[in-house]
Amino acid sequence: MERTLIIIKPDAVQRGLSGEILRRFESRGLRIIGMKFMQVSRGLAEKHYDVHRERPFFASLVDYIISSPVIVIALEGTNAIQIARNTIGATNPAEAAAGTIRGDFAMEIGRNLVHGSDSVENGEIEVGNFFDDTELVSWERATDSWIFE
Ligand code: DAT
Ligand code: MG
Repeated sequence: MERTLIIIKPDAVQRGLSGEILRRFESRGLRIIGMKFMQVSRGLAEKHYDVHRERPFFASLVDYIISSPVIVIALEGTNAIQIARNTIGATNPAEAAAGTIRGDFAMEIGRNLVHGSDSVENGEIEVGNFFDDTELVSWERATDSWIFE
């Protein structure tokens, strides 16, 4: 099972899209193992986006993610990384396919609604950055055998 960190970003929370976004991951079959509503600190935001530190958009990216509360979700599933990223759509909403979250609800790259981890390794790291072990729940869903072969 892979793990991915999803962040329902400030614009999505402010626009009342949290439920719609969670519904898409849940309907897809990904299993929730952690979830919380929180204000991201500047320190955690800088750690989360550290790989982009040298990019010209780094400061605005950090300011955006701390501008208002977010919902962070840890999801688990076979191929969770790729499946979540396909559900989210391309980084630039203008290029995101219809049917994806960004393709259906977003317009601009700096307001692209949702984060999803980009590799198995980063999924583990990012879930660890946002959740204590005590906040993650290992459980069996009644539908698991109808979703995972
Ligand atoms: P993703 O969020 O699809 O994983 P990423 O990891 O490449 O994309 O970049 C993280 C965020 O940084 C992205 O959601 C929006 C912002 N970003 C990326 N490339 C950008 C660019 N060229 N101009 C402005 N913002 C950008
Ligand atoms: Mg990324």
